[in-house]
Amino acid sequence: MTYKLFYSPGSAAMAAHAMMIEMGVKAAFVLIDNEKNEQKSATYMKLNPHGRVPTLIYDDNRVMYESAAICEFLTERHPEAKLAPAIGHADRGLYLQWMAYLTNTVQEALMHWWHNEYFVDGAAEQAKVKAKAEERLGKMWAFLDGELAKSGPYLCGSTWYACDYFLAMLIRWTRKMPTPGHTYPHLNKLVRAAMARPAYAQMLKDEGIEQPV
Ligand SMILES: N[C@@H](CCC(=O)N[C@@H](CS)C(=O)NCC(=O)O)C(=O)O
Repeated sequence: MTYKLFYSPGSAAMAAHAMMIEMGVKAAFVLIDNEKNEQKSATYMKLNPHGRVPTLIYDDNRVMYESAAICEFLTERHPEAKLAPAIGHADRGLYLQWMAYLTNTVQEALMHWWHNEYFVDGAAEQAKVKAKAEERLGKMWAFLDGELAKSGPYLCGSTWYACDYFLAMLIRWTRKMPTPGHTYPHLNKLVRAAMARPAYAQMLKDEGIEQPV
């Protein structure tokens, strides 16, 4: 089985990228330079009509996008990596809950902070969207930190899963915020745990990025 993952440094591809390294799959990691707007090139838009990264090619010519879906798909194809609880496993409900919450709530709030121009026109209105996103994200980090304090150290307890990689990725996206996610003690431990995994450390190196802790 070989794969091609289209990524930009520090993008929503980070979690899948680290997982593919951890799984030891045969893969080509193809750089799409968002700074040069390559994600909107005609060639790339044929693969991903939304012009975003990541995109995964598998089985030679099958194409899929959406980072959380890619992570799920990889865990299904490579169960031996144990990056998701098996179907029917007691952790499975919680695992699915976190994957959905992280991608449809936390990631979406992060989009409002980074790309408020997608939501409203005008600098004053955009500043309001950004401020509201920051307020909402603060509540989410406090909530997640509390959950990890109660039943961590990882999202589903004592086993590290894809959702933890996903959370570590989203926390990196807060590095320019006044109160970044990694300043919460239990989220900090989770980021440190991610960075202690050789695959995550390798992904950061390969993407040429750092993650503050
Ligand atoms: N829901 C998508 C969002 C992907 C996304 O927002 N990708 C960003 C980088 S983190 C991107 O490619 N943005 C470029 C653009 O919107 O032009 C996913 O999770 O895969």
